[in-house]
Amino acid sequence: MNPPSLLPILRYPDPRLHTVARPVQAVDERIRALIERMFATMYDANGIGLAATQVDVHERLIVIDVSETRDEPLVLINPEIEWSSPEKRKGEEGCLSVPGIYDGVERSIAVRVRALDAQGAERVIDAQGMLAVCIQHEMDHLLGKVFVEYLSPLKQGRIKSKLVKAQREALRA
Ligand code: K2U
Ligand code: ZN
Repeated sequence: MNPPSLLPILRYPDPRLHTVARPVQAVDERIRALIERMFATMYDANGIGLAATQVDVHERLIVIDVSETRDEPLVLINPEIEWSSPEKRKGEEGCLSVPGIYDGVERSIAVRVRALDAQGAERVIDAQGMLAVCIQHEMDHLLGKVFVEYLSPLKQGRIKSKLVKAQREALRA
């Protein structure tokens, strides 16, 4: 059996990253095949999360694996945050769509999420720590939001021009 083929990851400031994803209509074989390709893409990129928006699929689907051993896959279909803690903490974030950029973002330290799994079964997840941060980061992607938008306009401008320049050079190479 061939490994699932990788999907290209959209790079900031690609406007498609600002698309608002729509709910998954049916948890079927199409979705399960997409989930496999998203996991392959995330692991290949050394990510701990990936939202469908980042691979230019605008449906509410997230894959996550925050384990050190890279063997605890978590699928969130049509996720809804039921509760997020008022306590927040600023943490260093990166993004597979914003390569080489890391900066502080404030997030709730705990969230309760209701979502469907890859079999279409409803699950409720109480997350803390890095998992809570990752879920909030990925759910932003489904709303067309990239973590750099929490930074100052000055920083956003510098990041945009840095990445546009890097992409121009990559095309020339
Ligand atoms: O691009 C993505 O959505 C994957 C993100 C997920 C993430 C970002 C910040 C904090 C938690 C999760 C990352 O690029 S995965 C790479 C990474 C790994 C560990 C810590 C920070 C970033
Ligand atoms: Zn991201």
